[in-house]
Amino acid sequence: MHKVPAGTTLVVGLGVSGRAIARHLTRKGIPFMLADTRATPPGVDDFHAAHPGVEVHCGSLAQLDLSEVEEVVLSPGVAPDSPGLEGLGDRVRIASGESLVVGEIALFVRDCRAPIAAITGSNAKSTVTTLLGEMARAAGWNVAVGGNLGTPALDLLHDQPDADLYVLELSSFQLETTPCLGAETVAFLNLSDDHLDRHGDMAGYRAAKLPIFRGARHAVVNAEDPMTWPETPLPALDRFTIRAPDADEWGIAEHDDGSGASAWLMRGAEPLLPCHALRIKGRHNQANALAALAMGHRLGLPMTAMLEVLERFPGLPHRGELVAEVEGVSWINDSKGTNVGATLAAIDGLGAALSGKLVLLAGGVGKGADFTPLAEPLSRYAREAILFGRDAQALQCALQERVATSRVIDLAAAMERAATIAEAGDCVLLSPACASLDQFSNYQERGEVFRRWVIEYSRRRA
Ligand code: UMA
Ligand code: ADP
Repeated sequence: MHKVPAGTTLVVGLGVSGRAIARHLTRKGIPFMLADTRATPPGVDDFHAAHPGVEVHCGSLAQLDLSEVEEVVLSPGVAPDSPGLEGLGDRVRIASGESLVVGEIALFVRDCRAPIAAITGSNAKSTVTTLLGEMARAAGWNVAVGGNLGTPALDLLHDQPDADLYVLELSSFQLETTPCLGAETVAFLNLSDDHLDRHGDMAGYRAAKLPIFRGARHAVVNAEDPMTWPETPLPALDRFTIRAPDADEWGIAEHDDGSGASAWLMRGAEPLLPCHALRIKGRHNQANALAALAMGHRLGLPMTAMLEVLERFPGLPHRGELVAEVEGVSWINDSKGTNVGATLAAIDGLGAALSGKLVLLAGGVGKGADFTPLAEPLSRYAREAILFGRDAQALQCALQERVATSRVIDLAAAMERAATIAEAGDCVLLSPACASLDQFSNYQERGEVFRRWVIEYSRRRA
């Protein structure tokens, strides 16, 4: 057993988050050591160079004696019930009442002096986080944007110490180790099957996300998804819906401004923007726009600045991104569709507007998800589902009774097949409903492979 010295903080995980935590503790002069459960994690040499004299433990956490540890700060990828951490989560420091085991965001909250806007949900976090950040920027605010999306929260504190507002995307992994976020406004966007390998079941997954409401002064929740509603009353609550809104909701309704009736984003009875003016497409993105508007409104951002952002924001790469149109077929990269909920949104959002049919490319690591909810919308819109990767068979079993399916070895083969079966008016949609890690290093790489292939293909056909 190796004893972590009394008064020393233990940082777990030598990744993006762990390195940000280490930089933060160094800046504050707090003594710490680092542990990573891998025998030889990459980046140890760089870490030693950046933090000379800081001890690094590689291997099981059970080899550490934590009886006198000051605090354990976990990276999001490390579960609080990992071997070696048993019982620690229940130990609290008398002075603060905080658990001995926390995550990066708990440290962020202790030192953050500006309002926090935080966004969680199974899908759309990055889109809403980016939108809200853009809205604040358009209003002239000095805004810092990060968290699960890109820049670690603790690096934001250091890089933008004078920010007027911190907009954070937070995952269930980050929230479950945050004792009190105390945000000015939060959004819980939606909840669908994901990360069950870590959280056990949907109840456990939801419970991991609920800490977003702790200490929040205002929340935005999904009127159609009770799983996003807080369990205890909050000082103020806004709800968004893709139906016609009640007086106190943000929603979508028919409105005629003199140029003919069409669907508009609404705040109660007040029309805000025609949906067709939104640059990001699909019903799911209209819901995302409403959530960002509700948060921005609470923060005091001017409506004109927010609506102007909605008219120009092109969306993030790999999320429903049109790569090219080739001979009347649109090729869309939704590689970030890594779970069933995201792929359902893409199918519903795109399918209804198509003159032709959808050709869905899906597969990869299914994370134990149930794929059957995809069958019904695909039976309405799809020409074929072309399946690849580790869980292709599970997908095929779930779909084949209602949809034409084919199985191929990888994404390249799936694209070859799509090119042969798609007809003018169709849309070839990469929205895998699965993680990419069986065949790619991440979803970005999968999306880039798709993009490169489509661009090359469009050149060949030009
Ligand atoms: N590690 C261990 N033991 C474990 C698990 C991990 O030692 O049991 C070590 C790994 O070996 C690795 C390090 O911890 O060296 C990695 O830590 P990590 O998995 O927590 O990942 P980071 O590199 O620190 O990145 C994390 C988030 N990753 C995860 O939540 C898995 C990043 O979100 C986030 O951008 C970053 O912190 C900054 O906040 C990525 C993600 O995939 C994008 N998030 C999931 C998602 O969006 O679905 C939640
Ligand atoms: P996250 O950060 O939560 O993963 P992103 O904004 O990166 O969210 O989008 C991830 C995936 O979810 C994309 O495939 C996108 O098309 C899909 N998506 C976007 N908005 C929604 C929504 N409101 N409901 C369900 N899926 C959505």
